Amino acid sequence: MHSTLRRTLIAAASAAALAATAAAGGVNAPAPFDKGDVKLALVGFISAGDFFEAYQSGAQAQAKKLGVDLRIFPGKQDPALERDQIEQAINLGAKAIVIDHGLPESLKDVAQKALDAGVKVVAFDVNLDNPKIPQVEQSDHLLARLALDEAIKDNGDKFKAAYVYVAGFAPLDRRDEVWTEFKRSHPGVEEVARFGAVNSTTAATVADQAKAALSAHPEITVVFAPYDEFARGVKLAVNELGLNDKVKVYSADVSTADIREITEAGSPWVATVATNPAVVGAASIRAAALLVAGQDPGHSIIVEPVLLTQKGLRDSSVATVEELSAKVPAFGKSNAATAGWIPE
Ligand code: SR1
Repeated sequence: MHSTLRRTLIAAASAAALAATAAAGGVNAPAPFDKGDVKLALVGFISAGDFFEAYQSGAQAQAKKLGVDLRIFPGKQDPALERDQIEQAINLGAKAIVIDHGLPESLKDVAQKALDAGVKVVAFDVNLDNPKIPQVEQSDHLLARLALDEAIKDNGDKFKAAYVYVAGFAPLDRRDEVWTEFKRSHPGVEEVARFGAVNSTTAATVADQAKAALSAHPEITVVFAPYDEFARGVKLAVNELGLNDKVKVYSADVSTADIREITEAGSPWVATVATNPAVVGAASIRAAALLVAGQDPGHSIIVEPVLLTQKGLRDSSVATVEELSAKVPAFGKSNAATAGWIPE
């Protein structure tokens, strides 16, 4: 072969190899990401709601940038289905499984089964009590503290409150620890009603419960509802009962639809504390990729939330999560579980 032609072919082959490497996980990606053909799985428990949709789309976007095939299994709030889907992910040949929420007791053994089969496991907001399983979370203690500090700022330290809670979900349990401590350190704050539900129509169920509680306790002026589906339900009830001038709602989470609900005229939803769920989804996939590459993402992977007030959102005319990400860098990006070879 003519030497110029051979040099041209070699150069073309190297360029193609480089491009393939970049497509499969960035420059200098370690094995197995250097070859492509890596499968990961994301097994959820809660399929309904903005938070989980955005979390999954962030995970999918990060997987795409890594050049990996991410299979998403929706758990549909069914513990048996979630277990079954973890088994399916193992059988599918996933190199790592991200387990997103769920009931620990129904997951611990099947997560161990994955580890025994050589599959890496990352947990988001479910405590699987296993030193081999890194835990992704949103700093729920800080999240609850920021929301409750805001409630004190707006209402003073003497008020009657309703609290929305369902035990057994790691993030809600952590937020509950702060609420319990908050009531102890603020004796003027009295919890006069407690309710909650997590199902496929959480906001609607909570709306009915909130309507009953607010009607039975007209003295309630503050509702601590630390999950956006809870806050939506309470807001519906407040609107229906015409209590908008009397009751204020403090929550967790944010979505574009939530921003609309918070900023609309007369909304009782005055503050929320939130991460960008897409950023948390991306961090979960990066953690899984690091484990697959034999690198250590750390045991605790934390994405910090930010306080978003109704006033702040209205004043800045922020209308979408994308605009919020652009305006508040701490919301739009996280350094959790990053590496030079992982494209962001
Ligand atoms: C039922 S648990 C709901 C929470 O999970 C995520 O951590 C979100 O922040 C949401 O509030």
